[in-house]
Amino acid sequence: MRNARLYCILDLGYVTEADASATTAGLLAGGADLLQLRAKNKDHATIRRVAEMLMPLCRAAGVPFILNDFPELAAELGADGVHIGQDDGPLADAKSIFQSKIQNPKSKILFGRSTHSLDQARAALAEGFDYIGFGPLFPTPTKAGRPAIGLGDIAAMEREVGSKIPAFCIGGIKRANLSEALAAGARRVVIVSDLLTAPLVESATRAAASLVGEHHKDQHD
Ligand code: 3NM
Repeated sequence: MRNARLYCILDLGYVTEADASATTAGLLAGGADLLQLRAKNKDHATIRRVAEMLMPLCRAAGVPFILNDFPELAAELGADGVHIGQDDGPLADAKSIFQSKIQNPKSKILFGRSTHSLDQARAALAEGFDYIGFGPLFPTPTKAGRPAIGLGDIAAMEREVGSKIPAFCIGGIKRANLSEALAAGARRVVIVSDLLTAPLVESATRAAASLVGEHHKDQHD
C-alpha cells in the first residue's frame, strides 16, 4: 500500500457486468496497485456477484480489493478495504459496522476517504484513515456536478497529508493530463474513465502506470 501509485476503479457506470472480469484483468495486468469496485445505484446482489468475480483476480495479482461504500458488505465479502465519502459518517462508525460483520478477522483492512479540500484531507488524516482520495482535480463526468478543485493545493496536501498516509489525486485525470498533475506535486493517482473507455485497457493502464512511476523515479523518493 505504501508504494501504491496507480489506483484503478472498476466502475459499473462504464463497464457492464459481463465485461467486468476482462476489464479488471486488463487493469491488473497493466499495473494497477489497488482496485476498487464502484457500483453506484446497483443492488447488493449485483455488487456481491461482481465482487466475487473480481476478488480472485485481485488476489492472484496481489492487489488489494477495495469496495466503495457498504462497510457491512465489504466485511461479508472479505474485501481488503472500504472507501467512503464525506457524507458517509465517521471512520469509527464504518469500522464498527465492518467489525460487526467480519467473518475472517484480517490483520489489516484499509479504510479510505474521499476528500475535496486541504481541510478535509487534514481531517481524514487526523481521524485515522489509511489513505485518502483528493479531488476532483479536473471536471469529470464520473462525478458530474462536483466542482473541480484544481491543482493549487496538491503540493501542500502532499506535504501535510501525503507524507503520512497515501494520498491519491483523482478526478478528470487522463493519460493526456497526467503529467500536469504530477508536475503540480501529485505522487499517486486514481484514473477511472480514461482507462475504462480505452480501446486497450491493459496498454492504457501500463502507459499511465509508467508515467506515474517514471515521474516518481525522477523525484528520488
Ligand atoms: N471521486 P475519472 S472524482 C470517483 O473527487 C471519483 O472524490 C472523486 O473518475 C472525488 O477518472 C471521481 O473518470 C471520479 O474522472 C474519477
